[in-house]
Amino acid sequence: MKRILTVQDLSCVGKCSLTIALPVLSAMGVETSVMPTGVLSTHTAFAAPVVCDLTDKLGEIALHWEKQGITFDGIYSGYLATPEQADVVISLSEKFPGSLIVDPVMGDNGKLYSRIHEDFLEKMRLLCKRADVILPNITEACYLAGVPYQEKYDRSFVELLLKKLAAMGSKCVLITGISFAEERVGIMGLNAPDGNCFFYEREKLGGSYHGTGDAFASAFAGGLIVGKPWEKAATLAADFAAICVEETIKENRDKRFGILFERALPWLVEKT
Ligand code: PXL
Repeated sequence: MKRILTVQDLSCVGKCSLTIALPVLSAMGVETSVMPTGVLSTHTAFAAPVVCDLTDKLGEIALHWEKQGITFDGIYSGYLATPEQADVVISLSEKFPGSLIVDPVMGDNGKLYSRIHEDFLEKMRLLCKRADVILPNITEACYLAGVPYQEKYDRSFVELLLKKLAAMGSKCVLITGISFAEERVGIMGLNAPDGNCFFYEREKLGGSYHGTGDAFASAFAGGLIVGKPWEKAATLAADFAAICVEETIKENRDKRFGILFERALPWLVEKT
């Protein structure tokens, strides 16, 4: 069984990050080890969460694993509680070789999340430079590439973002939440070593739901680690995220509690 290490927060209420990554990766038959970047009473779309930042403990945790001879087949990082944690993930990738998948969780809909400030950007760029795959949404891609965000864009705008991000060092860049037409949404990727480009889109199901990016990234990381080619892992993850949203729309709930990914797990088990 493959073993992945995922580095992201544990938000106690409001499904995101670890509370999505753990069940999704387990459903895909991947043994999942965790490094919680922080414990939050809720994710940051709720007002004023209590935040326990674990930055000071992460080095010690890694050292313990090293002493125990623990290894991982890959590392998947998500939401970081402080910019310094980008250095921690870089150091983890040096200590524990394997694929490094980075979801540079920083914002959405043209804006940075409430605890993410400009100082995150430079650190996140350094981390992305080391990654085998990065999974920014279109907002994060613009911030990382230093290109002003725009609501409407065409294929050449996304191709420019992909090229800029690949030139910054990431081997494979996969941008999510791309919408060339109001009723469509998709993903577009560039694999720098062979120059292969990839685009996949589906019908847009309406609204944006908290945790969809985490569901996509977790399923993508799982797919890659079990040996699927990146394009196949990306399509699987996009379909999974779409089913999660479909299930969520059926129930009219407070969006902050997150998507009903639980209902899509049987589908994922079957497809992996
Ligand atoms: O889903 C992304 C995410 C993860 N973790 C925390 C967040 C967010 C988005 O707001 O606040 C703590």
